[in-house]
Amino acid sequence: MNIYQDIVSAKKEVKKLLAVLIDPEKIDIKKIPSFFEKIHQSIATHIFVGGSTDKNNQTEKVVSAIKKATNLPVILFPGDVQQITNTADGILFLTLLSGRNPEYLIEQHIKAAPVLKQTDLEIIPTGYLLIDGGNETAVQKVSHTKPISQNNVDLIVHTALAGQYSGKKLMYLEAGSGATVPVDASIINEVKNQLSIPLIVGGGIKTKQQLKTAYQAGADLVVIGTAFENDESFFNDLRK
Ligand code: 1GP
Repeated sequence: MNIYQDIVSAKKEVKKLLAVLIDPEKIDIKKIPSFFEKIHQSIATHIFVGGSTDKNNQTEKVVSAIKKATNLPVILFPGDVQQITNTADGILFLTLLSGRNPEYLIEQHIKAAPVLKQTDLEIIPTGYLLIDGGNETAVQKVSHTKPISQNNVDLIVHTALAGQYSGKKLMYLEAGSGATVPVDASIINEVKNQLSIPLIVGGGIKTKQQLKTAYQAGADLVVIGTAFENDESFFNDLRK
């Protein structure tokens, strides 16, 4: 499995990707097999596992159960170094470029480095931009950083470009889990036009129409968590 190359190929072929985000704090491990039956009938292509926090250290257990239930690539989307487990296939090595908190710009990365060195995880350097989704989200609270306003398109684009020039291989536009409003299509479109690396968009996407809008605006991979947590029948709307 080469997760990154597959994302790049999909982008070239304009084959849109969908990641289901599983929060280890919220999922009931017993329900993973039935949850994945639904995922497999849907257009989902990737599984992201992570959350801003994992108070009970469930990530490893959850990822092991997921690996038994699926052949889809399982990628860590960690809130911090505690959420690293070798049982996954890869990790988004996130840098919170929209914020100015050194903890999420470099400190966590230094703590993670010796841990990652001991794993076989595919490490994907990812620029992570928190964009204002209309409400205060967990990322904002935990990272103690402010999101960029959706009105400040230049700052968003310039930050994303700076990330690409610094060597990030993916760019993630994040409105935050449970955002009231997702990242606007015009912003996705502008970032898409300026960047050459694949673009991930997530936060607050709860309908098939919003998913379609994000894809049409230029998202290569969309991440959805809350909408599936709240209503598994949403998978029926996204059947293959
Ligand atoms: C959050 O982008 C993801 O990190 C998904 O957000 O839970 O709102 O789908 P939702």
